[in-house]
Amino acid sequence: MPATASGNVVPITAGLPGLGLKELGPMSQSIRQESSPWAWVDMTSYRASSLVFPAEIIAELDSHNVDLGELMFSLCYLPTAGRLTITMIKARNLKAMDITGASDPYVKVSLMCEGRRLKKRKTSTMRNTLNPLYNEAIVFDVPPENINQISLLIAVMDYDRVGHNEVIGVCRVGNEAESLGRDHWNEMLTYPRKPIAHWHPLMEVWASYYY
Ligand SMILES: [Ca+2]
Repeated sequence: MPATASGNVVPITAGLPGLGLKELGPMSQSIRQESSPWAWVDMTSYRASSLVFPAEIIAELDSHNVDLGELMFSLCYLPTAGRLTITMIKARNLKAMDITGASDPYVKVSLMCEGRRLKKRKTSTMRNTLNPLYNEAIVFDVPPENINQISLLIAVMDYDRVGHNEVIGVCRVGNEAESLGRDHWNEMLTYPRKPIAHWHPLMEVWASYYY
């Protein structure tokens, strides 16, 4: 990546949840003083005190309102086996990325630990649809002693036969995720061995976040 491009990338990724926000210093300190350590991912408190946040973070949060579609998946954790299963069920009302008025969506799941990607898996690609059905399980080995350190970054992608595949939208689950992603994760941990499914709205993200 050219130096100028990476130079542009740094301030943006620094504002994304869980990827460097803690390094911003004064801002994260002001948030911690308000409430719990992870209160900064709460949308309500974010907006209420938005004056203290840099513009790129506000832009990222406002992107929640962009209608990119929704993704339904279940999470299931087997503590004794150390097995984390995310089952992609379906998506609806995805953003059209192709001139056909549809997209060719597949879902890429990254196992993240402290901002680094440890593994990635993807579903099959569904052609020419905005409402794909997957019902595909993706399994990661995560021992119980590590389950609190990891999160899943989930990207719905548009496959293109020519050129680069594009990100339609993303969501995240884990202790450090936004409110819904954190709630779903905690529900999974509270009810081990039981698949728990929820819809997640997709968020917009800069392509540099992913590559
Ligand atoms: Ca396409």
